[in-house]
Amino acid sequence: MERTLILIKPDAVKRHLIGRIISIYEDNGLIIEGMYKRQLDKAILEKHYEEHVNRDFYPSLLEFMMEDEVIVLKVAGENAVQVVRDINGATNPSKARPATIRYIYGESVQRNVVHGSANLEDAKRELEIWF
Ligand code: IDP
Ligand code: MG
Repeated sequence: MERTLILIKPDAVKRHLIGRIISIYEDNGLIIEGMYKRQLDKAILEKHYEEHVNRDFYPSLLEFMMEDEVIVLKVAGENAVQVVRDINGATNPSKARPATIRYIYGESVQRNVVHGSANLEDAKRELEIWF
């Protein structure tokens, strides 16, 4: 069993999509092991998004992630890291495969509904930050 981190981002929380999104992960066999809702601050986002600190979209990304609360999920399953990335779809919803969460609900490359850890190493690092 592998574990990974999912965030349901403020755009989805604002649009009352939490239940629909969690259903998609459960329908794909993932087990929800931990879950909570919280308002983010700069300190936790700086840790979570440290790889992006020098990107031009970074300040705007932090603003967006503090727009409303987020849902934080620890999920487990076989190949969970890749399974979640596949269910989420491409970062840019206009390039995401049909039936992915970002294809269905994403509004823009920034407002793309969900986060999933990129690889096993990131999953371990991120789960330590959030749980
Ligand atoms: P990922 O979430 O698919 O792993 P990353 O490249 O790690 O994508 O980017 C982190 C987050 O930053 C994205 O999910 C998205 O919300 C935002 N983002 C990424 N690229 C851009 C961009 O070019 N413009 C605006 N926001 C972006
Ligand atoms: Mg990423």
